[in-house]
Amino acid sequence: SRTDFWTVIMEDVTGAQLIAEALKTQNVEYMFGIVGVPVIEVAMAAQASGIKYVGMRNEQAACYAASAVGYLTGRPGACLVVSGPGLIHALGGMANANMNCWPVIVIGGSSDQNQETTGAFQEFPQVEACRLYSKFSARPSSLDMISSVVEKAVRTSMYGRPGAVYVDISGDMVNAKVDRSRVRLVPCCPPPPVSMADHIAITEALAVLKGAKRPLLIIGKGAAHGRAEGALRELVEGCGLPFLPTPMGKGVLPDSHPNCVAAARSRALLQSDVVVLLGARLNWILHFGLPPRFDPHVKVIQVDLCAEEMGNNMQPAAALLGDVNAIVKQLLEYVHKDGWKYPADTEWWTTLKEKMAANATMTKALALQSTTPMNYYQVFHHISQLLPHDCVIVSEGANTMDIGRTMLNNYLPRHRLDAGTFGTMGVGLGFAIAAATVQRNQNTGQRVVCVEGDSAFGFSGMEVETMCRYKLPVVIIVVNNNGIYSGVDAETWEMMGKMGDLTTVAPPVTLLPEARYDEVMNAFGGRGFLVRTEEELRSALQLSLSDWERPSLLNVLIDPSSDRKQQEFPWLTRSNL
Ligand SMILES: Cc1ncc(C[n+]2csc(CCOP(=O)(O)OP(=O)(O)O)c2C)c(N)n1
Ligand SMILES: *[C@@H]1O[C@H](CO)[C@@H](O)[C@H](O)[C@H]1NC(C)=O
Ligand SMILES: [Mg+2]
Repeated sequence: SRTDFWTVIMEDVTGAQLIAEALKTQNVEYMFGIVGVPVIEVAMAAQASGIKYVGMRNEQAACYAASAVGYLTGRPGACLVVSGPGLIHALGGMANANMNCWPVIVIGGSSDQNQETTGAFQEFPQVEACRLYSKFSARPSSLDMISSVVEKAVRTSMYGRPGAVYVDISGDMVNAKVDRSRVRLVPCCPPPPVSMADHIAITEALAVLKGAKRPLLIIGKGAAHGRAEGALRELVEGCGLPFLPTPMGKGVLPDSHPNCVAAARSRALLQSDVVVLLGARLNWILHFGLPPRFDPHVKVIQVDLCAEEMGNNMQPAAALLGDVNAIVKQLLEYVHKDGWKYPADTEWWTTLKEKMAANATMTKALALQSTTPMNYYQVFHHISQLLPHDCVIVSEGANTMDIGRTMLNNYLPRHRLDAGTFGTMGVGLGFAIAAATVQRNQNTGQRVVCVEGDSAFGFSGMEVETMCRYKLPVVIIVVNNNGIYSGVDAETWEMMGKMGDLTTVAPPVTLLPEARYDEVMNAFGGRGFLVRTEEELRSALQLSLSDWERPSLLNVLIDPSSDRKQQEFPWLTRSNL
């Protein structure tokens, strides 16, 4: 009827609805956050728009989760926070996302505009505060700008080098209303445009590569984000090239691939004369591309989507600017033409294989020790035998993450999430919640396993409640050595207590011996296991992996002085110490 027609046309919408609808229009499917004044309405409007809302226990973890969604799905997750302290907590997640180059959009409520500068409740210069931790930080000037500011924010988070973006909405705008017909709606931004490298640069790069005596491909998480796995497999197998994944580049090609030389990492880096750097940066993780870890005369072919990255810490022999997947395909086009292949019977392959065999022997010896309490290698040996190949492995800690990375294989791209470029402890549970939420929505049938140091677990431990509340069947394995890097046993701890005030005598690395992290899981209805032996580890892990209804936590007590095996170069440890 005529009246119905007019009610539709004259429909009022609130700021909260406009934010939610704009996010949904931009294909933002997941929101993680904590509500309060003034954003409860935004969370409810998000749900009404069909966005999945996950209520978390700390904004830091919420922001970690939202950024992991960005990496896993290619579209940013949203993080919703209240003004002042809520937003401040999210900054850690924004910084981590920016360092990892993962897209995420943070939506922050802020105090009413007419109270600015008056000392309003939770008043804080939020747009300014976010600037240092994001690519884009803005507040829509009016309700009818929300749609275009959200579109710009989402687009900016994904285009070029991905990263964090921030959109501020003041409390008064959340509940203000506007006639829907007066609002201009901006449509969904398309996926990032794909650019290819200059042909001259491609020719130069191929000349360098074909002249290599000891070539090495380094596959970074940029290649994972760029979904270059198909093209890279063709390059590696077609040209017979050795490759080395960075920590989160693991799985772009399976760690079990015969051309993967991770077990000869130190030698591969040191002796290679031509490195093809694919979506990886020459930062601390790759020892800056410099001696003593690299040959001083190494030639680097740099493939990156960010022009400013070219030449960081060393000048590349060729700079291939653009989309890593498109550029690998460009390279393939040329090598297909002349059928170039790096020979399999070179000294380079012999020396790499020699090192790999030696490394495998050493690791195996450590893993097969059968002591109680267990050491790291025993624990990871059994875990690696039981984990399904398609599971998502989340990991953080120092020894736990470093040793776990070498012993737990990844077989699929974007299936490893860890402390990353920024080395952030506390990311694990948020990442696991994100992966499990996406997994459930996409119905992939894949497990999410979260391998945590006992210190690392503590940073976001209360997110166990979030996992239980949403029935996310995450398997958390706490590798518990009573401390940061190492700890002391219960007896020593007792003795220390008698020696004097623990604040003066307890080593700063120590945490409570045999802390019952498993009871944290029991407290919320999940399954906690206290594990001391190999048999207990195996049966608890098998039980946990068969339970799809609720999360589990294995509290694996290991020898508090179980340290890493000696390495030629203690890589990744200096930064941790
Ligand atoms: C946010 C943050 N705070 C502190 C650190 C310093 N740090 C590096 S590793 C680590 C924890 C290592 O202990 P744990 O997780 O128990 O692993 P372990 O080495 O004992 O296996 C800490 C606190 C950090 N990297 N990030
Ligand atoms: C031994 O192998 C692991 C991967 O399996 C690797 O991370 C480590 O760096 C290797 N050690 C050396 C000295 O190359
Ligand atoms: Mg520890």
